[in-house]
Amino acid sequence: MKLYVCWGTFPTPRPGGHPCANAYNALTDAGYDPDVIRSYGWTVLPDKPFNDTAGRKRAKELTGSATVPVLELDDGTAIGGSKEIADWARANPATVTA
Ligand SMILES: N[C@@H](CCC(=O)N[C@@H](CS)C(=O)NCC(=O)O)C(=O)O
Repeated sequence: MKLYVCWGTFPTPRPGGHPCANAYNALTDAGYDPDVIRSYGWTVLPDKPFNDTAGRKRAKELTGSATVPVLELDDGTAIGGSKEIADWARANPATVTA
C-alpha cells in the first residue's frame, strides 16, 4: 500500500495532530508498513507550480483532490482523509502470519 503524505509523518502542534502522521500511525498500529510517498506542496497554493508533484497528481487522480493524506491500496482502492484512513485501518487490521 502507498500512503501519500505532505512533507512527512512527523508530529505537529496542530489541534488533533498532524493528519498525515495520524493516518500513518493508524496504519502501523494496525500492522501495516505503508510506502510513504512524500508529495510536498500545499493545497492552499495554486496547483502549478506548488503542487506539481507526482504524489499530489496521483492523489488528485485517486480522489479528485490533491489534499493528502491519501491511502492507495494494492488493488487500486483509494481512501482520502486521515479519519477515513484510520477508520479503514482499525476495521481492516493486517493479518498476522505465524
Ligand atoms: N481533513 C483532512 C485535512 C488534511 C490536511 O489538512 N492535510 C494537511 C497536510 S497534513 C494539509 O495541509 N492539507 C492541505 C494540503 O494537502 O496541502 C484530513 O484530516 O485528512
